[in-house]
Amino acid sequence: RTGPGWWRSAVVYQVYPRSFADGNGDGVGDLRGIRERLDHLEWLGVDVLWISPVYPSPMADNGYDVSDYLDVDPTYGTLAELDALIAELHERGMKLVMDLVANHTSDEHPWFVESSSSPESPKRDWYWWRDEPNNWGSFFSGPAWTYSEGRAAYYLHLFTRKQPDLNWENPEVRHAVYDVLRWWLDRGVDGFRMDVINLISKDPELPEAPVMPGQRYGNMRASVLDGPRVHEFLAEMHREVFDRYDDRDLLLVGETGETTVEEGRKYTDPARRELDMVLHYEHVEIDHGTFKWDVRPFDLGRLRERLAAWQTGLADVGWNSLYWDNHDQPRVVSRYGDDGRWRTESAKLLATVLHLQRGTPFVYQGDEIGMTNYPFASIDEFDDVEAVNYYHEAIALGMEPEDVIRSLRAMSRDNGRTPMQWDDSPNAGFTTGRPWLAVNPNHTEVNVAAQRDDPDSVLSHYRRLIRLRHEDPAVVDGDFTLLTDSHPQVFAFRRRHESGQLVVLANFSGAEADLGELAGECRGDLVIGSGHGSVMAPWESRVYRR
Ligand code: ISL
Repeated sequence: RTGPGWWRSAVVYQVYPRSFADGNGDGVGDLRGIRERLDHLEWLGVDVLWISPVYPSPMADNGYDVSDYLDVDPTYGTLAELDALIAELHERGMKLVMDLVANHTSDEHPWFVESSSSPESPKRDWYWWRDEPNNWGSFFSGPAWTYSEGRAAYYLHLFTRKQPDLNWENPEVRHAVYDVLRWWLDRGVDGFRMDVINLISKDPELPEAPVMPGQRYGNMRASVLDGPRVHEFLAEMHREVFDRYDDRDLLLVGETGETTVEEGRKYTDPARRELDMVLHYEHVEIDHGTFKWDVRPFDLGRLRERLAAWQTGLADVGWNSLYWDNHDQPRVVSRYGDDGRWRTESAKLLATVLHLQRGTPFVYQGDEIGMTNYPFASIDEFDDVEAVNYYHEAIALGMEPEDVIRSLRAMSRDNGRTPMQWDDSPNAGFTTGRPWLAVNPNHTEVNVAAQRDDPDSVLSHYRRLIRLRHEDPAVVDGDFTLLTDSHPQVFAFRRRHESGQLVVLANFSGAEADLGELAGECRGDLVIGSGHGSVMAPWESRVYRR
């Protein structure tokens, strides 16, 4: 896959290094572990590997708090091992995308240490300092401001207090980030997944924010999401960095939580030269109420409507990314599928529906075997700072512990962070040591080894879908039409292309589904699935080509 737009026919695989494979037996995944598992990725057929941060970090947020952008944390290995990973991937025809976490640094990064040392520091304006905090709350509970003794002032942190926000208004900050990007590109990496990149431009007034009922702090979203200068900053980054690497096939992906279709078009319009694609959140918030801990039942109509809006919204300009899971999401089979009786069927259905839309699919480690949420029962089992902070805040606000645990069990990010399940051995083949986060007890059944040679497994299904994208131009370039916006159980769409068309039918329920008027679509070669007729079995999915 080379040349302009090469990523349209590619599939990205995300590795969360802590939880993928442990090469040295200390219970934490590492670069050696990733290198030992490259055969799996090559067999699966993925084109790009994106690894979550492996930079030196105090690990307040598992590496999304970077204290040195130009090195590797000893937990994960060395720079030499990263160089080896890049070389090995390139030998296999795969690319490496790094995580760029540049909305904030760690409070232990030398930039922040210097900025907080005194009001006269040459880096005094590298972060957001105020004598008095405003009322903003952080995304991870508590206030978005923390007092610094050295500066005798408060600094802004949209995430934990150990993640101070960089001040992108300051051109020195922007150019320091561009230097980091060039440094990695010169080392051979093939692109970046840019963490919360739509938060980098704040309303410089930092106005007070509305406080929602039952909340303690103001909701700052309107002042920080897709802010006034975000597109200007990204275009500048492109000019200053990526334009100089025009001879390389790079991939630029922005993580843009809570962004809209209209903004998504701007970020990904090739003429604007900002990003290739963005990871938006609209389809992974279907089961959220006013906030994510307010868990609602899955609603097919809402999912269908949101996905179709992105498909049609980015049809003429821009490009979609397609994902269900990542290290911030509970497992999709447990959310939108059925992780009990119909685990295999619903995992396959979810894969089919995702991979056959127009866009670049992102497979998160474990998706390919249908990994599920973890049966968390007590607060002691959680590791994630977001979950732990929320628990304490909710209890302080008077909520019942059982209710809080119920929300966490459904929505905690730790669900997506339990170790990768390679085989049925005691630690699932993840580590010979004691795993940093518990292995899901269902690894005895749900694992790579058990599925590898089974043509009906979830794993074989993913491999088939990836191959289909590589071989069938309708998967890459066909246009998208939703075939029903009202069927209570079925998600159906068509991908039309000059080479022919694909029709995808998926029964999102544990009951049989009568296709009704859609039965007329059951024509052509069945390229995915095995069913037939006008009634679909529970969680059945089919793809016809004609
Ligand atoms: O509520 C949110 C914003 O709408 C959060 O979900 C937030 O956008 C999300 O957590 C962003 O995730 C990324 O940045 C975080 C890090 O903890 C996540 O792991 C990362 O993927 C801070 O760097």
